[in-house]
Amino acid sequence: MRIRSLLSAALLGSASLVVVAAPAQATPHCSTSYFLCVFENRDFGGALLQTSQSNTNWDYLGNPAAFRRMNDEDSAAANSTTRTYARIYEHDGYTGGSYCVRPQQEIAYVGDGYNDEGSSHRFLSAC
Ligand SMILES: [Ca+2]
Ligand SMILES: [Ca+2]
Repeated sequence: MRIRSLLSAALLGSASLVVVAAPAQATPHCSTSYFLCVFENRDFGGALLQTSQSNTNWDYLGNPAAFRRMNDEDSAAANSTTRTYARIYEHDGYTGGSYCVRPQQEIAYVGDGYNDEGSSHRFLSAC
């Protein structure tokens, strides 16, 4: 009994701490200045692509260097928006296999099936 009440007190203490703590940013790896962040390495490492517009061909010569750098290199992604979905596609023109990054979602590793495949992305109202 005594241990149980001590445990309860400890749990209540932790709960109070959570309330007092500053609210965590929902997507700590992607600035709210951009809709979508794509990372070269898993766990949000390496080169970074930050974007708020759809792009039909990351490897297009006219793109900013960050897009061309990320072509077939994406391994992690984060969506800082609250209501816009992002879909990243294996090929240009929004074709091939794809994965969705939901609002406020952070994906530390896109998975073996999609790793280093991304070549275009677009923003959608749903995935
Ligand atoms: Ca990669
Ligand atoms: Ca590709």
